[in-house]
Amino acid sequence: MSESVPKASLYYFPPSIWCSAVLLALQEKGYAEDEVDLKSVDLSKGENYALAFLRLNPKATVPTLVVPFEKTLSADSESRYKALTDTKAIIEFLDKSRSAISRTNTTSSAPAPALAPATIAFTAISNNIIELLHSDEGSPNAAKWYNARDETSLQELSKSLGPFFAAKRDAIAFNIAESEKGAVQASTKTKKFWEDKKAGIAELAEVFADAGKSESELSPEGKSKRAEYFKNAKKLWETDLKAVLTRVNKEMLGPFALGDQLSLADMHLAAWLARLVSLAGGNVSDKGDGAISKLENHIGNGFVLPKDFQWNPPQRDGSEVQPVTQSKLAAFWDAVKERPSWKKVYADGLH
Ligand SMILES: N[C@@H](CCC(=O)N[C@@H](CS)C(=O)NCC(=O)O)C(=O)O
Ligand SMILES: *[C@@H]1O[C@H](CO)[C@@H](O)[C@H](O)[C@H]1NC(C)=O
Ligand SMILES: *[C@@H]1O[C@H](CO)[C@@H](O)[C@H](O)[C@H]1NC(C)=O
Repeated sequence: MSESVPKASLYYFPPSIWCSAVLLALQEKGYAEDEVDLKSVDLSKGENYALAFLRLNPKATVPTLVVPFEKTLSADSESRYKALTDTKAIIEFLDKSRSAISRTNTTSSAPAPALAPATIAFTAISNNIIELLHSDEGSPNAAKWYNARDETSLQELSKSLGPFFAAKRDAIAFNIAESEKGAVQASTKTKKFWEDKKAGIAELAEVFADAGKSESELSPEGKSKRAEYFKNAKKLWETDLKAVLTRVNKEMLGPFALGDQLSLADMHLAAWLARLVSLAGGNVSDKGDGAISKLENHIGNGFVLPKDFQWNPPQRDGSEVQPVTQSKLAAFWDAVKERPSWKKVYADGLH
């Protein structure tokens, strides 16, 4: 590739769940390391709220893929580049940009697989699943923030999330202060965005900061914030995520979302499930049944997914093929964790 060809830049943060979905797609499609510029945006330092990043993506989220436009004569960079700010759009773009005539450049030089569903019916299932995984009810980020339903787990969770939320809140406050001093020029819209984000983040930051206090040591306000936190956590895990897991398990065909062949929805599902299993105390060594049973137990109240999928899982050791019956999500876990893309993205553990 010559130096003059403009490259796409992926703004990402390695522990971020939706960035992992994009990284899986880059691997599956066989993008070489030198084909996309990876640019780190440290969410734990609130770097996504800096003005320079907000100019690329006013929603302040990663992944963000900045792609050069080929068909333009304009010299101004605003119109020569386009930012894709949504995981679904980014993965679709990466899929289309590398056809079967493009060679993969990762683990083999086989043709790049097409991840887009081949039929209207498959597209509908795929979109349903992706929508469920990105819904508020299925939010893997909320799942992480609200992964405590009693005081002991809240104390434990606050050790990592307390500093994380405090740093984010302080980074936004710094941006607001800079703009008030006139050191940077932020629009009214951006200032409002900062204020709204800061308020939401500060709320959680306070709950985590107070996590070490016993109920009786809390101010009346602190008490009601903690109660609100537990109420949200309970609803998210015991009602919303439970419903999303049940629906995804029902909609998917197994072992992958659309059956035997890997597709777009699997990039989202693999990252989403890895996050939930990790929050439930699972790790990369867990097999499908074990990973899903940890997740079911974590949801609690006797929740189990139907074990109605029979298949022949991949055999690594050359042993005889034994058909197994399990939930589709357990079959998915067994199938996806064998892939080099998954092993690479989760080489340092689930996140
Ligand atoms: N709808 C967006 C959501 C992306 C998203 O939620 N990204 C998270 C990281 S996984 C983020 O950037 N959060 C900003 C923050 O935590 O400050 C997408 O699908 O790309
Ligand atoms: C991938 O591309 C690099 C050059 O960018 C080349 O050196 C390498 O051999 C390629 N690998 C495969 C597996 O095709
Ligand atoms: C994964 O968890 C199991 C317990 O469920 C533990 O025995 C094992 O050592 C863990 N493996 C890794 C790689 O952390």
